[in-house]
Amino acid sequence: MARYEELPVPIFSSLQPVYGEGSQLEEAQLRFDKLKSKFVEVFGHVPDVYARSPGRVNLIGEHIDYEGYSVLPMAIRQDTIVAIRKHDSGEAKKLLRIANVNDKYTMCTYPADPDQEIDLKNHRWGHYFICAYKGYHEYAKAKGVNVSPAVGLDILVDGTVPTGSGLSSSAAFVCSSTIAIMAAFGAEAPKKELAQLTCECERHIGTQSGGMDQAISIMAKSGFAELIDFNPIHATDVQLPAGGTFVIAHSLAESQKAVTAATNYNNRVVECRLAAIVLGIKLGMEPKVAISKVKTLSDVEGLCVAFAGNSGSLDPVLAVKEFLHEEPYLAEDIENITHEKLATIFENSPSSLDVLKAAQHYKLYQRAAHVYSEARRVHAFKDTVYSSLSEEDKLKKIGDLMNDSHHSCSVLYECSCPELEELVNICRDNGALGARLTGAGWGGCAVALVKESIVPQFILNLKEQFYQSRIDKGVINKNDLGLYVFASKPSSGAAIFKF
Ligand code: NG1
Ligand code: MG
Repeated sequence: MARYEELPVPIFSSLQPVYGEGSQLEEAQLRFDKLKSKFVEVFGHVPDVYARSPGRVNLIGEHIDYEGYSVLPMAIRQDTIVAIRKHDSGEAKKLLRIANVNDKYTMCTYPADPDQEIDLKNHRWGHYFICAYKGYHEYAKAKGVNVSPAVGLDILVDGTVPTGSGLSSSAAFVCSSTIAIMAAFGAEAPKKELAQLTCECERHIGTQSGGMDQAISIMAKSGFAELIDFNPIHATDVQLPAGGTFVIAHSLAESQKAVTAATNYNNRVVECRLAAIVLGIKLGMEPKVAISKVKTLSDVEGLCVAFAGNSGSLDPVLAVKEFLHEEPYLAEDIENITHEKLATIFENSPSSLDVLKAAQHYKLYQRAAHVYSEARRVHAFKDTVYSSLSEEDKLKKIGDLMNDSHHSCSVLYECSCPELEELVNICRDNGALGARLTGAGWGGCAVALVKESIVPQFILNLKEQFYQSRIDKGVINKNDLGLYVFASKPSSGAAIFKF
């Protein structure tokens, strides 16, 4: 039998394989019924097919996927469903009409043109669908598949992943859109290839993302977290220790990554690249060679480890300590080492040039120390799960690793914010074995590992100690609390429904 990740996204004729039994199934049934009647109301006919892809919570391995290092996320129950129908006649064949069940998102219309430019300066929610649309056509072209351009699409979106929360609402949207488009065009691909394709799709929004979110959204399996490796993408099932539950809690600070990329997300990608080039040069590479060959910190890990090995240790952080300084680097400090202008190094990447314009300095030491140490923690997490420790000791050790990860994100990578710090501390004060920010940070959610037996009390305490004051101030509505703090089990990956 083919390996799971070599298989295409499954097509189901009922909701049960994804949504299980009982109240969850009933809820899903209601959701699909509503989606269908709204589709008819908006477009005057029923959809051809539905695609769903989940959000995710990253348990450990933050800001290292784009540096080539493995990460350990799990899919959550919240997802995005895209209902779609093709048009090949009338005026509608020239259009992509993208509507949403949530009135907050008004209908977006785009030309049915895969070569259109996405107007990144004016962000619209429908842009994420266009990312998928463009990405799929590029993929089809590379494969030599002819996709008729004279086809319009009607699309209706229903998302339950909170936006700007670090739970990958964007990847859930891009993945479900890509799969829906492919299903509408009668195309399919192995999951592994889809994970790669959808990652490239999302980069059209202007963030230099790694591939974690799309990979887990496509490849997740119910009941398991996944260790995701890159280059090539590969997922290994990780069975979490018994007796522990992951509780997700929103800090209520929203992080709009597509809007703040130049100072936050892409800034860190650029800093990591510069750290890698400087380390490469310090460890003996010709500057020109380092600039052309070194893309990520994982590219120079071998050199770092060889250096550190001389001290009897194999820790790349030792090379960071030896060859980079803690004081932030100015552009000219780096240019003196690389013998090249930063603007030339990044000349082919417009979003990196935006970073250079916005940056005052570059914290190479801190970013590299985070990435190398976080990569180690991911493997320590996985090794702990597979070790012969008791379940209780495993949970404790995993919790410690999560705490260390948060500390590194907060102090070295500086991607936390006051609300997340407050929330993480409250989680720990209330008995969490570990707690950390999850996703890109600068807002969004924290994830806490909590003993199953205390979960209900833990959630109550969070409501009292973190959310009540925000309810009193009118920041959130009491009835919506369940959207902001909830326990989560590993859910299943992308699926197509044809009824
Ligand atoms: P969020 O913020 O959840 O979208 C982002 C990136 C990931 C990863 C994490 C940080 C995208 C689509 N996702 O996640 O690839 O780098 O930040 O670990 O940009
Ligand atoms: Mg995202």
